Amino acid sequence: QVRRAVCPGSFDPITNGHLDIISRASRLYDEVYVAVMINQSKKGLFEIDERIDLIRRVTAEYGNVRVEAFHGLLVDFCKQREIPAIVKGLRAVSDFDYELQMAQMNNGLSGVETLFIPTNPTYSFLSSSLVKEVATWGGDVSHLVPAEVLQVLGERLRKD
Ligand code: COD
Repeated sequence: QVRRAVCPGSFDPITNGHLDIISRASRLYDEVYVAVMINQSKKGLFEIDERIDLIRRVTAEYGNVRVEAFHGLLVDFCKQREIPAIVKGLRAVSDFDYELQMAQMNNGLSGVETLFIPTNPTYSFLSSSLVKEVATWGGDVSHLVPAEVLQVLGERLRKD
């Protein structure tokens, strides 16, 4: 029996905080799916294909990570791929309320379990939106995102 889990998110773009959770999950499970969930009401900085490409490049070294986009409910992504577990990072108590609601909703919908990994304290304040904001105004985010992301972030923000 192959043990599978999914790390879902928007990943606009992937940060070192996401990557920390994905790499830790990849040591616990045989196969880890990274699901880039498409939210049409939230236009991101990066296209879905760009986000996927970046995630693939920075997770290639783990060897057991698959990256896919999905439009729909996370529980349906899980059902279609026989994934029994969702792995999420918890940054602070402020994450907990909403994460608990989603975990309970997802479990009620399909029986899928959610497991939380406490964030590496180095990244407990880190989010994709803060990275974008700081980078927009020329702040240094080189310690917060992988080098591949830093490069495209710089190109993108210079263009706009
Ligand atoms: N340290 C550790 N973990 C982190 C960090 C950090 N610094 N930053 C983010 N994470 C982890 C968290 O677990 C977070 O949940 C995940 O990475 C993704 O983060 P984001 O910001 O890219 O993604 P979100 O919060 O926009 O993702 C929300 C989902 C897309 C997972 C959610 O909306 C969803 O499941 N949508 C699909 C539709 C659905 O099924 N809806 C019903 C839900 S009950």
